[in-house]
Amino acid sequence: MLPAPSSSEAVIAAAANVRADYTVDQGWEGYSAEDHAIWRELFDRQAKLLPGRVVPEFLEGLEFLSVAADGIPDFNRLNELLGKATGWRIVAVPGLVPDEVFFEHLANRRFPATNWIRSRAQLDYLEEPDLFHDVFGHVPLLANPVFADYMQAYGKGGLRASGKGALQYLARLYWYSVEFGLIQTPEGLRIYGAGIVSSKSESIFALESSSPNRILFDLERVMSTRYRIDDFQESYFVIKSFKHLFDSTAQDFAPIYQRLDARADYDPGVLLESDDVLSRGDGSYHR
Ligand code: HBI
Ligand code: FE
Repeated sequence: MLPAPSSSEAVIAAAANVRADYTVDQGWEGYSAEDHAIWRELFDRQAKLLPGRVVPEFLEGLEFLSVAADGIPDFNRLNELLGKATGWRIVAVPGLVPDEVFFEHLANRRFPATNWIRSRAQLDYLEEPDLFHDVFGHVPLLANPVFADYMQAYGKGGLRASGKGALQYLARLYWYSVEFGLIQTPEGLRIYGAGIVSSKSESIFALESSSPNRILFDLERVMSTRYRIDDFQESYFVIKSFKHLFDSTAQDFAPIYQRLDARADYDPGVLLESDDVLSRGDGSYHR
């Protein structure tokens, strides 16, 4: 009996069979005991941290999809549940895919999830999304009907966006909502962005640090604000509800792109007169 291939060999083998839409088989049987142990460690760490910090709909999604600590979930099993809830399904990919491929999947309610998990050395930070970021961070909210509609609308918007400017504006919208968004709830500010939800240190920083600005979400403001990919955010944008987010994007973006093309972009940490500021950061972390 040959030893089970390590996950990197399995991924390389799977990546060899990348289909035209960049999807691969998840290769669930190929995960090593260490891969499952890393999932468990990351899951347990966030499961302790998130109650009281994450939006309730996230925990409801996690529960509904029975994404649990026991090990890396099998996408086929998740898809049976997710498909019934909102018609979304996960498709396995070997990593970041070109923008237009990404948009095409989202526009058809397919979420591209990386099929390899980080190594122990990358436990606290890795530059590109891995399986834990995608499946634990992004997938539970796809079981929420309004957020599921938003993600498909985002994909459709992406397919219509021709030219570099529009793609850049959409990337910022994705970054400050889907990846690093905060939301108001009757109990107070909560996290919903996958980049925060899947990060131990940022789950704390985003809500509790005095350093970042917290600004009420405004579509054009978000689209004109640059972001950092390698450190905590200097500003977080706060939506009132998922419906507020969905409604703000249910409009023709073309006139918005024209206005944005004529305006300057903003650095991540600035505050504008026109901002509805929930909390002004002291910038102590980034100084
Ligand atoms: N590909 N697999 C994957 N996952 C992403 O989150 C992703 C991507 N390609 C492009 C991308 N994100 C961003 O540029 C989006 O703003 C389009
Ligand atoms: Fe992501």
